[in-house]
Amino acid sequence: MALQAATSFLPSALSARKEGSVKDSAFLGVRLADGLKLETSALGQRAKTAAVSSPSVTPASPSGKKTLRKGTAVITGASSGLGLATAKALAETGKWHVIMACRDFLKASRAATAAGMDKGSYTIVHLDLASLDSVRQFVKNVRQLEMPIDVVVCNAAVYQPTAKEPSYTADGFEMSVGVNHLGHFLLARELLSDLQSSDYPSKRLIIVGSITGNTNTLAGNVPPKANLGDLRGLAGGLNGVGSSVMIDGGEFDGAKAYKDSKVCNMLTMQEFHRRYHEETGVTFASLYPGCIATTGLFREHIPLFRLLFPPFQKYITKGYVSEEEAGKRLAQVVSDPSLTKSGVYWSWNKNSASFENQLSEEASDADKAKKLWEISEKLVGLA
Ligand code: LMG
Ligand code: NDP
Ligand code: PMR
Repeated sequence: MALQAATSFLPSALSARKEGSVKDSAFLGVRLADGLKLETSALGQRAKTAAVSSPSVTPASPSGKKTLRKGTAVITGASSGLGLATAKALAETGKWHVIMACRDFLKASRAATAAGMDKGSYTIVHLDLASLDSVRQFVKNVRQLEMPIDVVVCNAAVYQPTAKEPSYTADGFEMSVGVNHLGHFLLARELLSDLQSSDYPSKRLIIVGSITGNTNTLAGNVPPKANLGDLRGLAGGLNGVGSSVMIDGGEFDGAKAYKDSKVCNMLTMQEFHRRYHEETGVTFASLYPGCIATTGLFREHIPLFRLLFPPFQKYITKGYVSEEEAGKRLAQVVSDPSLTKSGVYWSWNKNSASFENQLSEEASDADKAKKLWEISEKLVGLA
């Protein structure tokens, strides 16, 4: 029974890869068993967590002190970089259980182990944001865990600065906007009701934004600049068939598509705030955690860039931040009692103190946010 449930969390990539070479299958045979073992223990943990999941404040401690139950945070793209560092930072407090929503189950499980995360502090659930079906399946699977969902962090992203031609998600959207914005848009919309029904004192939906999408900064003025235009390409479905693959209707540019997707992330957070903050009490926020120049985000950039970018950010712009420090920053946005304000975009100064930052004119345009919301909900099948 537990095993049967566990297999439903296995990545679809696994079943596809089972048809690979003999060597491949043998390799998978070992890893698959590992995956099952891990998920089984994770399911055991689920029962434990479910048992203490309600109410949010447990009064029965021997000292008579009221203790907050463990919070549960879903983090997309927790298999590397910022997502992994945040998962680790939260898990280490002992106050959070992390649901690592990842497209590559084995990579995620290895990453969590290598990061030294306690096995009982996380559950890996498969999520491929490049497929709306996978997003819907993820929502079903995560509900089956019967854990409350107290915080959702939309962190995963792809960046394709060197791609000459666009690539597409399973639903035919240009990849960067499809994964970074549309996949997360559907996920966040679906999980809003779960957040709303959580009894945790501070429920939050966090979306990772970036300075490079904000044209009111130097970094946001490095070409190509973000610009959603009148959203004509998005309205056409971003599919390259009878419509542009770029939101503004222009020619494909992978770096611009990424920056545009970050503008969408920041606009989405604000539109959530306007539509749902009062009604649900959920805090909606975005952030720029600093330039984490060493993460996998730059995996498709040319080797020279990957070599020079970290020292450039460390010694010239001074915008560099380590994965560990950035993880602490995002963990703060997830859990710090002082960061409950909704509708804001957080940044940090050199002493690592958080402050509410100003978004660019486009990234704070309420009409654009509304239009983006309405087009996006049609594209993901919600309207
Ligand atoms: C586009 O190019 C790409 O076409 C696209 O594919 C995508 O990648 C997109 O935004 C992403 O970028 C844009 C970019 C390419 O072009 C520009 O930005 C135009 C300006 C180009 C200028 C390049 C000169 C680089 C040298 C600058 C060094 C100093 C600048 C100082 C500025 C600060 C002033 C206070 O640009 C690049 O690819 C540049 C690569 C960025 C890395 C720059 C590395 C600089 C070298 C620094 C060495 C660091 C060593 C530090 C050690 C210090 C020890 C004390
Ligand atoms: P990484 O590449 O290290 O992490 C990205 C994560 O997203 C990985 O776990 C990756 O999975 C996952 N991911 C990619 N595609 C999908 C998909 N289709 N479905 C599910 N997960 C997916 O980059 P960062 O840690 O740097 O990026 C994290 C966030 O931080 C992004 O939102 C990025 O825009 C933002 N950011 C980063 C900055 C930086 O300087 N690095 C600066 C500002 C913002 P896998 O491990 O399987 O590849
Ligand atoms: Mg940038 C002045 C400060 C600053 C900061 C904080 C960043 C962050 N960058 C700055 C300046 C510059 N960058 C300057 C002056 C240049 C020209 C040399 C420059 C170039 C540059 C490139 C080519 N920067 C880049 C790239 C990328 O490919 C990265 C990118 O745009 O990804 C979308 C990037 C970034 N610079 C940043 C940050 C945070 C990034 C990457 C990550 C992101 O936005 O998510």
